[in-house]
Amino acid sequence: MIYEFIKTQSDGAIGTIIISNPKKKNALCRKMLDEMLDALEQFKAEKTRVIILRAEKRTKVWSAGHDINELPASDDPIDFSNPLEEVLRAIPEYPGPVIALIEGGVWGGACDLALSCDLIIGTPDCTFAMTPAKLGVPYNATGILNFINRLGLSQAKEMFFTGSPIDAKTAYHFGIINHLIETDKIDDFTYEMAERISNNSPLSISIIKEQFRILTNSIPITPETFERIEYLRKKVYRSKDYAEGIKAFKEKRKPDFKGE
Ligand code: YXS
Repeated sequence: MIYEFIKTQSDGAIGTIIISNPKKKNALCRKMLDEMLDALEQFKAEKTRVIILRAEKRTKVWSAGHDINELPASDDPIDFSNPLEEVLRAIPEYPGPVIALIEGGVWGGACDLALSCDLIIGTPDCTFAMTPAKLGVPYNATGILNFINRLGLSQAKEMFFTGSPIDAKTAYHFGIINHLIETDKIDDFTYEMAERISNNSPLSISIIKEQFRILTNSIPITPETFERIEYLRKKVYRSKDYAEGIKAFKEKRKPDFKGE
């Protein structure tokens, strides 16, 4: 398939999706995300057993996160129907492991994208920054639960509250990346692991992966709790802080948040 913002490769058992939006530092625009969903469907139809999600080799920015120009003013920036949220659901639902091969910086919603993958393998120059608080975005319960599950409470809170990039060693210490591999070795390492996985039973792996997904998402909440979360999130994305965060990015200046 020919796409505008991704490239795909396949050797039958192992598929690759390459993020490619160089003009915007691989920002996750709506079209790219729709293309990712289409590529996942294609791979599923071809019974591709393992998928590797990466950017172009030796990139400095794996992805700058959600395309900020596409974030709605004073409306929920990441609601259930948001194309990024659709991809964040499609990856854990893909009936085979998705491995994120990370070089360079990972920002905002792209961190959630990487963490929605089953395994993450990073180079020494990879960094991860979780940026909602830098933009005045409330984030959402599924995303926050994803970070709690992957990093644990304290480390997830540090990433959300500081919004600062963490380096590869810290990401390895936090458990974000499974392996920290030298840049010139990461391709062989990742595809060799994918090969080993693809030689196991795809049926067993798909059911084991689905059990992981069900069990890590099984956090019962009451209707009142759900409504309270949505009420609190709306206060944020209807706030002057959210408007200021987006405006400051577009004007290439530091935001001046007032907490209103
Ligand atoms: O000025 P031009 O037209 O050349 O465009 C610039 C940037 O505006 C553009 N660009 C983006 N456009 C849309 N959405 C983005 N996320 C985005 N990031 C960058 O790309 C062109 C080159 O960017 P520039 O000059 O800043 O490159 P750089 O090498 O100096 O810096 C690279 C970055 C990644 C450090 C810098 O671009 C950056 O800080 N980008 C924003 C990272 C970020 O805050 N991402 C969060 C997006 S919002 C999101 O993911 C969620 C909603 S949440 O916030 O809740 O996590």
